Order: sequence, then structure tokens, then C-alpha cells
Amino acid sequence: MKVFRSPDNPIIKPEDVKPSGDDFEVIGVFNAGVTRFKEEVLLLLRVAERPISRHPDIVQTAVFDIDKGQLVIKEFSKDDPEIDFSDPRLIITPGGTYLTSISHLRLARSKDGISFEIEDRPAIAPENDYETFGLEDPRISLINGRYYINYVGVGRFGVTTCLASTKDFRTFERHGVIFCPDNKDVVIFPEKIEGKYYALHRPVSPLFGKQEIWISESPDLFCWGNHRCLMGPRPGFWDELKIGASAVPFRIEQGWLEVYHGVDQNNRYCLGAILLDSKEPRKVISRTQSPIFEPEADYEINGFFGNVVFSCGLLYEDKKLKIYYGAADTVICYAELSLEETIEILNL
Ligand code: MAN
Repeated sequence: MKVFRSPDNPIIKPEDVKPSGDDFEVIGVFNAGVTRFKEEVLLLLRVAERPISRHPDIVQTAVFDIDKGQLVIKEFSKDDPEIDFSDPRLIITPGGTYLTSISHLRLARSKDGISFEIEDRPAIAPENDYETFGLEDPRISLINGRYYINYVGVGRFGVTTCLASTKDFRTFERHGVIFCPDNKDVVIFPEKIEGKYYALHRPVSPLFGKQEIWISESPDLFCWGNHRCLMGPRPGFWDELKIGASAVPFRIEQGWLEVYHGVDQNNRYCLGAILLDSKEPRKVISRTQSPIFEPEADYEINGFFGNVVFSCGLLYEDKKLKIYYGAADTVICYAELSLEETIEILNL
């Protein structure tokens, strides 16, 4: 599979983004929702920040304090034997788990899809009990002229998926939690199919089951039911450990094309594709055997969490998949795949 990577990659880096407050630094800008709005490409960036370190032996992070209505700083000693820092994303303490950074969503606009102007202030930031550890991985679905944004809310209840919407990307209306904990990697199909809205999502069972892609339906985008498992990881494959939906599905002649992500035993994140039936998206018609896109460039292999290509959105234009993706949980990059080749490896 031929992948065209923009020679300007990474197109957005942490140093391009203004921190949301004094004494904070941006350590990652990645996993952006994407849409076209008027003449521009809009990205809703996930911006990960942490307090600027005051001592090398102390790990600091921030959480949103509901009562104070602001971020408060938490400190942990690197020497504390009871704390597990082995995953760079997590601080696991006997008293509970924290994230090493807190994310919010920020708008970026571009005329050419490559050079972006990034707003100075967050578009959507932690605000309630479901978001105290941050907002992550937005996806944007344009439905009947309104832009629906679903994002991961991380808080003391776990990992939920919340919904917001906007008409103008200036004001955002929140619609609350649409999938209970733990559930992420939600993508909402951009139109009703045979009278129903559909979403792919990824619930997690702590006891049984694997991290698999589920499909559900809704009359109104807010109440979701008729949940069923769509497909799971494949032992021995690049997507053996866990899978989740990535980009919002789009219609092609043969059905719905979905670009999803899969993870192997070494925590390497790649993208693959599936084709779902155009009238009954619960039917998987085809699934790529090998990844359509894998971490190979230096900025995909090395970073905050290396060996990751992770997409939350693409533009399907000119028979191309124009993919915006987070590389190594650090930067935003751009790549193009041809629809023709994608269809070929789906054996359609
Ligand atoms: C999680 C995702 C992303 C992130 C990857 C890799 O599963 O939700 O936030 O890019 O892990 O760390």
C-alpha cells in the first residue's frame, strides 16, 4: 500500500500551540477531529498539557477541580515505590490512577489543509465531573447541517464518551454522556441508514472479553441501544490486542468505509480498513489483512508514546483518503491513501 506523507510533517507540533495557562507546557498535540467548514479545513486538536516541572524527582500533573472551577496541580515523587510510572501516559497510585497530562480541545483552521492557524484558547475544556482528567480524541460528524462532536471524557467515573454540537465552531452545546464507562473510540455515521442513526464504539469489560468494536443504533443521536459486537482483535495479526474505530465512516459505492486502529502485543498502533454494508452496517463485508498505514517515519516511531499512528478523522475527497493523524501521541501529521488501492486490498 502506497502512503503519501506530507513533506511538511509534522504539520502541527506542541511548540506551535499556546498553553492554556501560565506555568503549563504543551507536551502533545495529536488525534484531531477533522471537517471542512466553509472554505477551510478545521481540526479540533487534542492538546495535552502538564505543569512545568519544578524538580526532576517530582512528577506533576493537573486535574480539573469542580469546586474551584479550575485546574489544580497534583505532585508525585518519582522515588515512591508504591507508584507505577511504567506507562508514560499513567500514574498508578494505591489511591487511584491519574493521567500524566490533561487534554482539552482546540480549533485550528487552514485554507490549504497543511498550514494551520491555531486558536489561543481552548474550544472545549474540562467543565464537569466526567471530564476532571481531560477531554480526548474528538470525532466530528456533519449531520443535517449541524456538526456533532463526540469526545472522550476522562474523570473519576472512568472513560466515557460525551457529545457536543455546533453550527459555527464558535459556540458549542453540550449534550452530556452518550456512552457509559469505559467506552471510547466512538464514531457516529453522518446520516440515518434505513431510518436509524448508527455509531461504532468500544466498551471495555474488566473481567471478560477483549477490546472490540461494537455497533449501536439511535433514533436521535442521544439514546443509543440495540448494542452488538461487530468485530474483535485477530490473534497473531497486527490488530491482535485491541481495536477501535478511528475515522468517521464515509460512503463509497460498495458500502461504508471505516478506517479503524489496531494494536499488537508490543503496543504498536496501526490503521486498517473495513467495509460495512451500505443498508445494514452491522454486516462486515471485508476487512484488510494487513495495515493500510503503519508507523514508519521517525516522528511516528519516536515521541511521547512511540510507534503510534492514530487517526480521529479524514477527508474523503478526489478519490483520496486525506488522513489527519496523531503520531507518537506528540504531533499531528497528514497522509494520503488512494481509494482505489484501499479497495483493492479489501478485495472488493
Ligand atoms: C489510546 C487512544 C489514544 C492514544 C493511544 C496511544 O488508546 O485513546 O488517546 O493515541 O491510546 O497512546
